[in-house]
Amino acid sequence: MSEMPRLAVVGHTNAGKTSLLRTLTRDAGFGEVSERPATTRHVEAVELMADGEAVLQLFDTPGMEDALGLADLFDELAGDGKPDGPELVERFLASPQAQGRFEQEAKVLRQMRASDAGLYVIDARDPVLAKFREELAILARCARPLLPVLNFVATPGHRELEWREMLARLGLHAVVAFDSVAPAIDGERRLFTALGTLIEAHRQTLTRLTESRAAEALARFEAGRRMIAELLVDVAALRITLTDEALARATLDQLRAQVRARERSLVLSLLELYGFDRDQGPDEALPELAGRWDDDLFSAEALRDAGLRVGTGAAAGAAAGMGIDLVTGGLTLGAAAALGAIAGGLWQTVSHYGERLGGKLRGFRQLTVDDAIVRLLALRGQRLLEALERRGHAAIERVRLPPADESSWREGSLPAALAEARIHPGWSAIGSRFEPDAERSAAIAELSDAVHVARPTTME
Ligand SMILES: Nc1nc2c(ncn2[C@@H]2O[C@H](COP(=O)(O)OP(=O)(O)OP(=O)(O)O)[C@@H](O)[C@H]2O)c(=O)[nH]1
Ligand SMILES: [Mg+2]
Repeated sequence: MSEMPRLAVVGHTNAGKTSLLRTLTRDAGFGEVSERPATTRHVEAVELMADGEAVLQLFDTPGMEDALGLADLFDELAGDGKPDGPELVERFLASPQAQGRFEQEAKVLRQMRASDAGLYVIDARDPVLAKFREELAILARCARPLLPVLNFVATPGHRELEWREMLARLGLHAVVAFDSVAPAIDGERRLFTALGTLIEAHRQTLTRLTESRAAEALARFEAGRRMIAELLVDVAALRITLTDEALARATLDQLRAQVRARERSLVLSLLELYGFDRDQGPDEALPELAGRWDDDLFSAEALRDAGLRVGTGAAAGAAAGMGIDLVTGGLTLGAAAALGAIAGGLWQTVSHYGERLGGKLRGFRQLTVDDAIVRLLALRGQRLLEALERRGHAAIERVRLPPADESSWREGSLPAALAEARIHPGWSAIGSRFEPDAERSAAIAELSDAVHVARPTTME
């Protein structure tokens, strides 16, 4: 079997080489990334795995800074003879300048010679200048296939078309667009496929790597949907019995706190699943979202912003976010009926129903979380999952949520599995009587299918 392919990641300083590696390795801690040039000073290797086995070696390299100067030196070193590319590169590497003025460039070319191919990272916002053409000409002398990777293509004002045209003029027709901060869902597949055409000997390995990473990505996505479904079951199934009038308000607060904590734990689990740090999460440090993810979960405003309807007259009750569900020997009053009354006086409402039911009410006074809150939790979970699906590990800013899309969660009836959860308090992992069973698992599986997040791929 041939050795694993080696790929040098090269390019102009600050083009985003280290960032690309962060995204490909899904490791936000790889190397050092900064806005200032010449950040990476040494070659650093990292491996990509397929089914637990290292199959591809990538090398981060320092940025090239003075291609024009190096081109002059190459002319000088070539002299009257006509050395071919690799000969000339060897001459350069043996020259004193390779230890001095062009030390960084020497590291790049040495790594190119020691690799099967190079990924030439381009900041597609840059104008197409002569220095880049020189860089490409010098790299071409290493006699290794080069795949240009257009970075920053998700940034407005990029010059992807100009770059493609220039690259084509140089004979570089296989080019991929891959934004390390906001990569397309199928970006990796396109990158490795293009690479496979350039290094035929390793095509199978690259296909295997692509397939295994795509399977991992899908499994991750499914796990994310399941996590959201589980939260919905936990919240829908949650109920607390009111035992004492004096404790009504405190009980309500307790229920809200439990739901908020449950949402927070979903956020952290999703961040972890996707390999992001908890401090990159969309919470307190994101001013415009602060509250959305915490205190305001139960505000009428959060519901309205998400496009969720709250019945007229029930707005105050929705602000409390709790339905009252009175259970008496199998009789359940829907949450909506009592919703509007919560803010006015929780206990009076309970008593009111108690009177109307006469002797039937036998002290079962239970609080549950309203449907609107369950819908809001579903919508927010979906938006976070979507944001994580689209986020590269090169991203430095905190997670930004995409706008809420039209979704079945906003209107229409809720999935049947949630109605089931409502009558199974034991299904709530945050309730006091957690008793998971096979039906709960089935309900979670069913709800996972209702978690909709588009994973659009680039047009082929
Ligand atoms: N918006 C956006 N920013 C990016 C992207 N890729 C890199 N950056 C930013 O560009 C800057 C340079 O990124 P690096 O990854 O350090 O670039 P480099 O090519 O490794 O730089 P040197 O090691 O200095 O040669 C950093 O501020 C990154 O956060 C991208 O795709 N989109
Ligand atoms: Mg770098």
